Amino acid sequence: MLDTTSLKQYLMQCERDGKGIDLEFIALIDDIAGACREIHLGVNHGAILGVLGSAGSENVQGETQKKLDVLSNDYFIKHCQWGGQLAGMASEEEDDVYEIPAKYPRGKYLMYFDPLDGSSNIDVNITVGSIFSIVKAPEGVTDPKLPDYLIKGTEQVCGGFCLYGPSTMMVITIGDGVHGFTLHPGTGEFLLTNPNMKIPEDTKEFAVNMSNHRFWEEPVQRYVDECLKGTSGTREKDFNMRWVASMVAEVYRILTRGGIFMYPKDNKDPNKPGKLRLMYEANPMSYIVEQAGGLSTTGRERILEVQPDDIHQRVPVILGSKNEVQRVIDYHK
Ligand code: AHM
Ligand code: MG
Repeated sequence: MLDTTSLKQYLMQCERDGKGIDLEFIALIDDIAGACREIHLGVNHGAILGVLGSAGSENVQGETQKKLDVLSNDYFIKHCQWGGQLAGMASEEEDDVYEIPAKYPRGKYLMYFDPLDGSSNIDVNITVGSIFSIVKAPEGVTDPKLPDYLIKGTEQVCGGFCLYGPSTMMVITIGDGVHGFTLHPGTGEFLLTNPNMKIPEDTKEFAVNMSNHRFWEEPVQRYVDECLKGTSGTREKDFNMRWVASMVAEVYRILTRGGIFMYPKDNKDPNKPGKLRLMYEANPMSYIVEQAGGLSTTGRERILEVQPDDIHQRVPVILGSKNEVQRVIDYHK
């Protein structure tokens, strides 16, 4: 029999059990769930709604925005700005931090989000997702400016993502393990289907964009080359490889059956220390992975301890099954 605990019921129980969240936070997650439901509808209806294709604009990182990138960003803002839980927001699709309009009350939380991650996959009908991270704004700050947002990942109150795949799922942590909720397409409720997700410590599966091999640093090349040699190399076992080019899909797979995911440092563009963004991609995913028993690193530093210097800062990301990530860290030493 399916456990029909809803996302809201799970959070209310956590509040009653003194797990460090309050009603304001629960209302915020409810608003995020509302945004994700609308994005789910957009992603699912696709061409029928005319939402596929390019928006004809670029974001601050010089990437072409898809129509659904822009729409998803609008949904997040529409659902989350009015409730009085947020002091401010930062989005992959907004150049600067987003100020809550003066007509709405302001709250104590800051939210960072990537409204539609992996959006190069939209037009080819492959899984995409939304990623979010919530922290408390610095004490007494109601009108946060850029420096107020530069908070380390260790301070997160919540890390989460919503995956728009064969089924739509919300995965979150509030520091009490990782829990997965499946969207009931009829009632619109997120129902607890995957409680206490745990990443197996060992794996035979790696995920990396192999076309960047020649640009990587030696420790990552060594690790991947050893995986490729399989039973005929020092690892003495064969590995499998996956690359969806959608971080939400890769992290969900790793939460389900283990694996290692890497978007490591490369020398393709010396101005970019990695591809993925710290505040709204790497931090929430790292919090989730650590809470599920895995590790997450730049290769040299725990991602959650990286001191941010910009909301759109990029970092190398290596995360997943503990023993494999530890091996990559050791190769960097
Ligand atoms: P995006 O935020 O512009 O969608 O980029 C992030 C995505 C990740 O989901 C994924 O891991 C990576 O980019 C794939 O990059 P590549 O196309 O270089 O393989
Ligand atoms: Mg992204």
